[in-house]
Amino acid sequence: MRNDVLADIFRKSLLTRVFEDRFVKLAMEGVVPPLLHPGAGQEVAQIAAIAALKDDDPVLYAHRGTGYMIARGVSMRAMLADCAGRAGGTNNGKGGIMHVVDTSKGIFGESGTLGGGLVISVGMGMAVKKKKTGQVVVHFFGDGGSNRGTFHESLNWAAVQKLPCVYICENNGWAVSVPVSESTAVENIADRAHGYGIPGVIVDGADPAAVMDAVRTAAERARSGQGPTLIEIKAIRLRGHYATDPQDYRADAAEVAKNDPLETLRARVISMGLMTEAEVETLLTECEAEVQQAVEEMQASPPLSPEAAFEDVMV
Ligand SMILES: Cc1ncc(C[n+]2csc(CCOP(=O)(O)OP(=O)(O)O)c2C)c(N)n1
Repeated sequence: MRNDVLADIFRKSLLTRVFEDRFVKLAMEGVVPPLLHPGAGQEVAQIAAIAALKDDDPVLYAHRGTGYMIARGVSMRAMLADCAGRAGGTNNGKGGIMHVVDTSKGIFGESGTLGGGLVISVGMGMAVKKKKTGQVVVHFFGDGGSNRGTFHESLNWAAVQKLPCVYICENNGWAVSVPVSESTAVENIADRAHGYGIPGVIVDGADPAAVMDAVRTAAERARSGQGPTLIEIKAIRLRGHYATDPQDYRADAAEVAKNDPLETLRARVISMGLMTEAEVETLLTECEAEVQQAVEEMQASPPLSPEAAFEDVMV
């Protein structure tokens, strides 16, 4: 992996962490609803995965984290406006953080129904295959999502049709308060790939180079007409299911916090000489300033009028 790519993954991961931490504070203050599902612990893998794609490869995601959007350069002000019901959001201030859609950046959002995005990605895969656009459709989802019936239908059909799709399961060990060991009989989600006749690959979510390699290989396979791949990222969930979740059902939180992939990457970037400690601190200050500016711009944007409820309505 090139050093500049690694440094860029670190910068975007740090920005994502700062943005989400600020989001949680804004939620506590009542500025935005607490509907964020924090991606803390998963940002490095999310951003490394996006770095392995072409800029116009469509990305769909489940509900956890904003790393995909930050990686693609979606405006933080727009994401906040979507949550605060203000002008300038990607969904005109109506979608909330779970439904950020910026098609100009290839970000196609999520389905509020767990596992719903899987079938949408199959439809998109069929469309790009038919139109021969050369794109690869990438869908991120969780271990819980892989237990929905839509997972079976989607991977089977994508495999039969050799669709240009890449399925990335971020297995963080939890679905809300249910540990994966209580919901899933196989040891690895990737083992399920054999049932569909496609490759199943496991990668460490704290290793951005491994994530990039796996996604690049899967994307090349999809682009060359050989069909989908299922990638399982072994991830950790550092925070609660939602922004203000007290996680009182969880005994592993302190242990897991010792293995924060962002801290590992920070140490690596410094030990490789890509940045000094002081430069990392400066970067942190810059990220905080960037987020602060987005918050101020969001707060300066006008709130939606009640009449706006009647706009963007399909009849
Ligand atoms: C059909 C359906 N059932 C339940 C929910 C509520 N729900 C939202 S997220 C979630 C758990 C998801 O777990 P996982 O897929 O592992 O993703 P993670 O939250 O760990 O990132 C559930 C049960 C939903 N949105 N849709």
